Amino acid sequence: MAVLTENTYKPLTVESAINLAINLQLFTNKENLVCKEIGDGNLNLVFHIVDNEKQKGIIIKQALPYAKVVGESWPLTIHRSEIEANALKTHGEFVSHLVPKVYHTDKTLAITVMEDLSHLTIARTGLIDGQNYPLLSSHVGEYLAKTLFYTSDYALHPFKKKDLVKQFSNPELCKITEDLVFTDPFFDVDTNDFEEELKDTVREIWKDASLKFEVAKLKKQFLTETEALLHGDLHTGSIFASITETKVIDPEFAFYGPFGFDVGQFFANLIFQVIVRTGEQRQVILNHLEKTWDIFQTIFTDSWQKDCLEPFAEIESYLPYILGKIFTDSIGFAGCELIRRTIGLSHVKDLDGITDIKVRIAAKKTALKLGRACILYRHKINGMEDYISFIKQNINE
Ligand code: SR1
Ligand code: MG
Repeated sequence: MAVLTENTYKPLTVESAINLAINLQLFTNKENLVCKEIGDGNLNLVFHIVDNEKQKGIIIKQALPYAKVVGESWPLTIHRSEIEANALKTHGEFVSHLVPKVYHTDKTLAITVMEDLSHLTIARTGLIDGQNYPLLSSHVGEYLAKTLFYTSDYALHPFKKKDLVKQFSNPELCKITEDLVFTDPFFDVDTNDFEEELKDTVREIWKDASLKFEVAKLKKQFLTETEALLHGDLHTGSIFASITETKVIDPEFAFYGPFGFDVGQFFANLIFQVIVRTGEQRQVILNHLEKTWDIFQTIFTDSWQKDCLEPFAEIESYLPYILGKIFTDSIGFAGCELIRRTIGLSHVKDLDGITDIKVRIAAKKTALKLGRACILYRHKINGMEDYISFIKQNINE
């Protein structure tokens, strides 16, 4: 039972995770417990403990002091565990039904003990397997609208908002995004990872000064616009789903950033499915894109009308200006995500899982072309209907 008394950081094992759960009185009988390490992400250990008799489970997530995807040569703050737990709690104040419940946290061990969501599937995995999750976009649209609006200056006293900006200062994890999303894919650096067959296309990206100028502007927004408490890594691998439920997990990249970043990352990760699906199945995902934005706008507008503290909110053009900016920014951020997940360090299974090399390369070229177009022409896209036509045009040409 040393795990709770030593007061020093140590990676958990299956045994010590069970001891911890018993010490925390989350279970009574050690004999009935089965524990597995199920972490398949880039950064953390994740223990799933189940009491087979009582049919009850928990998750213990522990931050490792390095990025698992690269190894111990890439040290990474374990403070991200506290950021994640606090983000779950803060976002949970506004969307408790869309995030896991947090049972316990421990800064020293860098752990968060939370609700077992093993009855759900990671949305990326389900979507790749052909699931359609009819409520996914309404739920994520609601999550985005409420978490972004209610953590912004529009809903908070300026002192409270600035306290939160400080509390969620997350420089190391932001640096990963600054490098992996906004910088490295646009330069010839070692962290990039792509097939030989993409070399010419990638070289075109590296040489494209207009594209790089637009990416520089988007990166500047990410660095400087402290608008709302973001999830910070809202891809479909950070979402659990079923036909009826959606839970957004893993906000370890949370920080105060531009409204459009989370929206754009979610758009891009839906777009990977638009690229790999065809016919009616493709249309299902295009409908999800449309629905996400529709619900986001509706709930953001309702919240604004009900709870906005900003005296200028009464100026008629102000809200349409804010929503227009979020939309344009999110298309630009989506473009960066499409490119980085195709040629950067961290890929997505939607594309990498395509076994036929010709089909895979074609899908990746489409993602790069669409990503580039999103970044360059984001200001010319007028609303979701126009964006959907723009996507269709760029993937079919
Ligand atoms: C080293 S971390 C690589 C990627 O995994 C995370 O989920 C983020 O998307 C990050 O960019
Ligand atoms: Mg993650």
